[in-house]
Amino acid sequence: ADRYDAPTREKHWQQAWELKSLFEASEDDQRPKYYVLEMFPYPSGRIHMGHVRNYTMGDVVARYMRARGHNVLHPMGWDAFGLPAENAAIERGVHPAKWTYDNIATMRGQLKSMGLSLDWSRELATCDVEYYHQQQKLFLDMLAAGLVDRKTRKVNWDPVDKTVLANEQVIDGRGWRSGALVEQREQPEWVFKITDYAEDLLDALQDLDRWPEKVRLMQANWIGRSEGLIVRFETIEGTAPEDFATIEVFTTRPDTLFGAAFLAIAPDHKLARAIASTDRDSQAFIDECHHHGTSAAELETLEKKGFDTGVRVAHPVIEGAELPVYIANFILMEYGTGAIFGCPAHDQRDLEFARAYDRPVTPVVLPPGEDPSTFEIGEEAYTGDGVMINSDFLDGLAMADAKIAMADRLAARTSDGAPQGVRKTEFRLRDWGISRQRYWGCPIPMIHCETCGIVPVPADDLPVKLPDDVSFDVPGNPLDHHPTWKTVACPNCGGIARRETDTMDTFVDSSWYFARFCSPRASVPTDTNAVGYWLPIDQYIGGVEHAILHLLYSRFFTRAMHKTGHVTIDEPFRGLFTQGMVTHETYKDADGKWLLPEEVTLRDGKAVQVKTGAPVTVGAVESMSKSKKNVVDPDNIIGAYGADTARWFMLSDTPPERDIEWTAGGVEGAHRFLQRVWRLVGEAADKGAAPGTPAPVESGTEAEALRRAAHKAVAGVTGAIEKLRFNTAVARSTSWPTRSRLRCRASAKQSEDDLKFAMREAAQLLARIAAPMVPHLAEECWALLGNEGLVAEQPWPEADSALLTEDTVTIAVQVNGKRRDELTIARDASKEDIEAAALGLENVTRAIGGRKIKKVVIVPQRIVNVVA
Ligand code: ANZ
Ligand code: ZN
Repeated sequence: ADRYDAPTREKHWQQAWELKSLFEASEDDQRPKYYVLEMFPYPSGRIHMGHVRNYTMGDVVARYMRARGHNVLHPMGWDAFGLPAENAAIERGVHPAKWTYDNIATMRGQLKSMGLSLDWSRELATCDVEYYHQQQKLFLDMLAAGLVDRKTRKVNWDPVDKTVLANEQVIDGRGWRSGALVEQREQPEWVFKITDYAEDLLDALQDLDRWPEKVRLMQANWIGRSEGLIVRFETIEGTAPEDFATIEVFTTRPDTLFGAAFLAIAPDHKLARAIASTDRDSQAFIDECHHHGTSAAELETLEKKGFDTGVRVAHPVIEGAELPVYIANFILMEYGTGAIFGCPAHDQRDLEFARAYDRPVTPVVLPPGEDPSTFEIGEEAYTGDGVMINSDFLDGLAMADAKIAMADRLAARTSDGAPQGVRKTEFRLRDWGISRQRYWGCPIPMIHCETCGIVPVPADDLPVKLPDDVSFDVPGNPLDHHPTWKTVACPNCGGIARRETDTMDTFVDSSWYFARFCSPRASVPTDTNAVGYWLPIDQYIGGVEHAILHLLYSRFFTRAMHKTGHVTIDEPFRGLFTQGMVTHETYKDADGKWLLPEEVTLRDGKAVQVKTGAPVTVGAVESMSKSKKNVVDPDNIIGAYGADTARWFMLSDTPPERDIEWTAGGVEGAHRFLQRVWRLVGEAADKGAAPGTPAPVESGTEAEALRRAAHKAVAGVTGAIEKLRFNTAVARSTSWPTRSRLRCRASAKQSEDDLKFAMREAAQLLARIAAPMVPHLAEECWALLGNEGLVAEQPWPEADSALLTEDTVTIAVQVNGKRRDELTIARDASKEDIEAAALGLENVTRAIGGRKIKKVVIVPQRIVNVVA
């Protein structure tokens, strides 16, 4: 055949691997272990190009490390609980389980067609009872260890869908599905006490030196450590309700205290509640505040509004000065003390508030180069560094020193026996609320009894299984309106009790699946030996969109599992790599409707619709998304060109952390290149030496040059894969096919055998170094070359270091001072050898044209001039 029929041959090789169970891993103390994992997919229906990119990268690492002699674990599973399954149930009447498992079947087939070196025997889905049963055990262990809490928290409530919404599901104050105005509700929920580990999760980031700096920074910001001060303000007698002799605020800027213009408390602050209980206007204001979402980002952009409570406090360091206390919509109850002092000159929110409520704006930090007598604050607060002004004993101090001086002063002063200022470290990180009022999730194994309170389900009664017979006809949580599921005997008193109907956030499922992969069928969450052997993960690969939540939750969960005796490590991911996205041009027709790439073609350099020839507007290159239709189905690509083409394209040209643009031309190019490799290897198989022929190659020959190119490719690819520079690996492995043109220019000097040997060796090496990237084609080439066994079973080749150092030089050859050709020859070649080689060149003979050679001038390593 003159074409490599990838789609057919790929199936053949996939079967060959499967037949030998090549990728099934088991613990083996004789070999170093290597655990490589890509973030497991959500079974949404079909795999997309983002998956192809992610899993190809992981597969290169897995296959490479296996060849390097490691015992590799490379598993795959499904992040299978979640809302879309319930939406499918609501919209199409399919049961979430059926929808999910059907999708898994489709996607498993698609992943298999990619030829990934996965251990499918370890496959798991988080919606398998077998999996969530173990998760319920972990929950109970965490409960016993004091890591679970029940807290009342403010949530976004959709009154139509009767469900809690995440902040991202609130769009312009309305539910994303129902469009109903969202209400804020207080609701008890189960939380994991991730804040117990805030400090540790932050500090340990320093040791994660194989993580992208960017991700560590994002996590650090998310955890958000703030060193500050709690300042106690005394209320002026007669202005505040009883029990409110002081108000505590948290500040990171005690240096600005002389610029304080007001106090503001959160609408849910207990002082606000106390006031509202007797004052209808304040209650109305608080109600109004509850119509916003609960996110900090939303509060940031809000028009700043307040309600003057009439309460007044004494300024702690300005004798006789009083400050008003407002309830304000931009103060969060969940941070610090839920109360602040506002310094309008140096905080933008405070400034906007002060302008609206006519409070003074007194600058206390002077920016460098400003004149204290003329400096004024306009539309923008000054948040930078500077020297203190208008601040009594702080005047003239640098900001940082002023912070310390004020903190010391307040710490030393007492009111009613307590210091007026206490240093405090705050974290932005909140405890992790895991309750979801949904059906398709892991049931929280708790029972509500009227007599005994809330009691855990006894471990022996696990699993708490999801009922199959559920209805999605009524809004709300199907578990809640199931006729019998909820009713259960109290494990404590035996009375009639009610099951917890909340299920766990799906982020819980993905916080330990990597540990479960070590012993996926164990009757305990983790098998000690297995996790001891495999964990931590050596290389984790996934999208940067998970840089914060998933990775942080997993880091916490690993600590929790450590505390409860399920693992012995704290950090689950030793190496992390975040790959870029896959992008594509966008297309629209004349009516502004999005078009699929396959509906568009180029005619005379213009984009037109395939069917009608109507013009198409080509839009921006954006990450592939169904909504803009700029998607290419991996199945179509694999069906037409084979998986190796898709893999090769995904790895080539673009650095792996950057976005890669998918183009039809690029795919064609990748395909043509792979066909060419196959043809060249075929030729090498025909014309090259038989397997096992030893042949020391003479130096200075074309054969040697070919050997050098091949060994350089080995070294280059090795180094590139080690550093996860996949695009470089691709570039380096292509050098041989380019170089192999040399075979046609076999010089007189080299023996036929040398060339044969070099050709074969180069082809062999190419098959081996290309195997991690294009494993099927590599097998095909390996077989073409007459080798036994599979390339997937071969060790990684070593480059011959003698061939890596450059010991040839290229020198120009002139005839009568005119450049006619060049010569590649050993660096230490004798003058006689150089002369002979130069005179043997065809171009040189022609230029001499039968004239008599008067003299040959040779400057070794530089130039040859033939004087005729
Ligand atoms: C006075 C002040 C003056 C402040 C100034 C800032 C600038 P980070 O760095 O994020 O920790 N704050 C405290 N608790 C708050 C709450 N519950 N809701 C909204 N804002 C709150 O931010 C700390 C600063 O955020 C604190 O320092 C406080 O305002 C405000 F020129 O105190 B500052
Ligand atoms: Zn009871």
